[in-house]
Amino acid sequence: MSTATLPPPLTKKDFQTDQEVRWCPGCGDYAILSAVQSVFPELGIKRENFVVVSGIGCSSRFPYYMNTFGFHTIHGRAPAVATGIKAIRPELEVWVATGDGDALSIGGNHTIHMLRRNVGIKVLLFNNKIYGLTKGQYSPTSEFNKKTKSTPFGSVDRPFNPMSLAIGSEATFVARSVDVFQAHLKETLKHAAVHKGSAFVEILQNCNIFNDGAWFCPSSSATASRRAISWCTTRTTPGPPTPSCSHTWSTGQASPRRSAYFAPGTISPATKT
Ligand SMILES: Cc1ncc(C[n+]2csc(CCOP(=O)(O)OP(=O)(O)O)c2C)c(N)n1
Ligand code: SF4
Ligand SMILES: [Mg+2]
Repeated sequence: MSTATLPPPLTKKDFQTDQEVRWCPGCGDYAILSAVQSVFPELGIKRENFVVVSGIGCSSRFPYYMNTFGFHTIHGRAPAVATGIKAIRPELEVWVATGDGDALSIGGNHTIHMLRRNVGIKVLLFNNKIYGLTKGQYSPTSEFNKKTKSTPFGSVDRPFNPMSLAIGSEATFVARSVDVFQAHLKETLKHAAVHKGSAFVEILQNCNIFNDGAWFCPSSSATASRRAISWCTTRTTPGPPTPSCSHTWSTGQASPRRSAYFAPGTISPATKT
């Protein structure tokens, strides 16, 4: 007779490390870390099958704080490393943690190709609309006329929408959530996890040191609605949502050709077509 017993179920604690967290007090990255550490044990995947890959940035310190395999790579190149891991070991759950600078500036080209190749990587884009680690330079998602150390007279570039880039790259699952919307964020992560293909999740994240309030309206209690996530993407200054805004992004949209659309609360696992 077999005496084998099942191992105890994984918990959030199993995914925490003893590393000193180096993020600033109040940074939105803590909330994202907490959500991921809560969701991973619920996925029914062995801890040793997770790999967290990052580039460079505050957000890219993520692998240090996840008790999984991990790789803190070089700036903008997490997609290349992650694609290599997933291609050679498809049974592994490969998650990329990246920032708006890491994924959309230096790593923009790699992000596009990672998404179109659709090998099954899950991407978490921490979008704080700033370069945090290097102490506050404007990024591709910073608003027009952004005054930073690198643009003292205001930036002349207009931001682009990471969702548009992902959809244009034929990503098969795209979604957006907010660091402080914990329930919504966890739900979104679960659906990204079960998606058969690569998943791109933009997370609106507050950098309270160099870009505090950049996402003021979606995260403020007065306007905390899912539609607020879409309203705020078109704004150039913090403030309550404007009823006249006709912007129609929702929290989850995908390529019409390879649809993985979901609306929070109505999600069913998406299929690759
Ligand atoms: C090749 C190279 N170029 C530039 C840098 C400097 N650098 C480090 S992190 C970073 C930007 C980080 O911004 P983001 O990806 O938005 O991450 P955050 O710190 O905001 O989480 C830059 C430009 C670098 N480390 N390597
Ligand atoms: S600089 Fe900004 S993004 Fe980086 S740890 Fe501090 S608050 Fe977070
Ligand atoms: Mg950033």
